[in-house]
Amino acid sequence: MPQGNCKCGGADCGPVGAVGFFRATNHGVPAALADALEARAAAFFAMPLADKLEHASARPLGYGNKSIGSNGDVGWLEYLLLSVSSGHGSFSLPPSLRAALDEYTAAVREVGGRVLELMADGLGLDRTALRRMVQVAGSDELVRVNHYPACPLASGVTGFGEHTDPQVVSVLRSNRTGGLQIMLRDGRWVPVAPDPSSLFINVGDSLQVLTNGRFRSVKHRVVAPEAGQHSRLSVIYFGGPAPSQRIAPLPELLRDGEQSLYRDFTWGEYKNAAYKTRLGDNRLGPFEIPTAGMEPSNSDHHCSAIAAVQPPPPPPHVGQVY
Ligand SMILES: O=C(O)CCC(=O)C(=O)O
Repeated sequence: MPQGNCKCGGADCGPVGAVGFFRATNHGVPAALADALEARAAAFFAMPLADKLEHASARPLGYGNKSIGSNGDVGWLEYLLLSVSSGHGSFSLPPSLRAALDEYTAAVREVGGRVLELMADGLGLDRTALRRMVQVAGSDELVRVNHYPACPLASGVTGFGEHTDPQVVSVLRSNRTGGLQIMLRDGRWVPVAPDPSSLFINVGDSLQVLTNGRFRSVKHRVVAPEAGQHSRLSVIYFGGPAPSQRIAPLPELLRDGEQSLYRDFTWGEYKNAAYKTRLGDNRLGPFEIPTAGMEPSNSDHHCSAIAAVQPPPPPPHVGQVY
């Protein structure tokens, strides 16, 4: 686990500030829980499509295939998206999968909470300041299980298009199949080597705002496995606040004269706005307050210099997953 030694009063916030992404080892989630969930999830995704679609009734929660959100984003994957706080939603899941999900989610949620405590410590905040935003009654915590079968069509096919996570924090685990890539601040995409024994932590847009840009949300995407490779299976816990939670830079973090880079909003407003955009859109853009000399966060201009010399990523190229 990170040791909480990130003193972000200064310019250097370490990997959290520079990249918005890091690996947690020795996190305490028993491998047996992740293995059990992986096996149950694999059995679920191996069911006939018609059976899986029976679990798709609670959109946007439930089973999804290829379509991500309702604005035309597609990827070579199928998934289950569930609400943690409302008992994983109203639809039924195979009981053994539900039990495995409940056990795994409880453990990984604890890791998310501890990471937020360490981050708060590092920022000089009250230790529980961030954790209690996402782990209170009514908070909007989600868990997502993604399955990316090998794609026989071509290599380099988009599994999950580039995006930042809108929540405060995300905790990701995958099986041994790679495909996840993150964007560095200079616009370069780098692959993340899969490591089922580690958890990967993403800073979300809301944490970027709460820290007034000291921590930056990380753009990431997934390239689907090629023909002959094993499927990729990932499980992500998203720590989101209650809909009425105000998202604004924490006053304790603002130095003398430091202005907020964002106009105030609630998590409910931001989530609604995010649902109306495409995955790769700069969702924080409309909430930024332009200031002289400010580097736009996560915006498309941010990497325009790099984009000029690199070919654009391949367009989504998907067919029926099953
Ligand atoms: O599958 C992965 O590794 C990442 C998926 C992801 O970014 C997401 O579900 O938001």
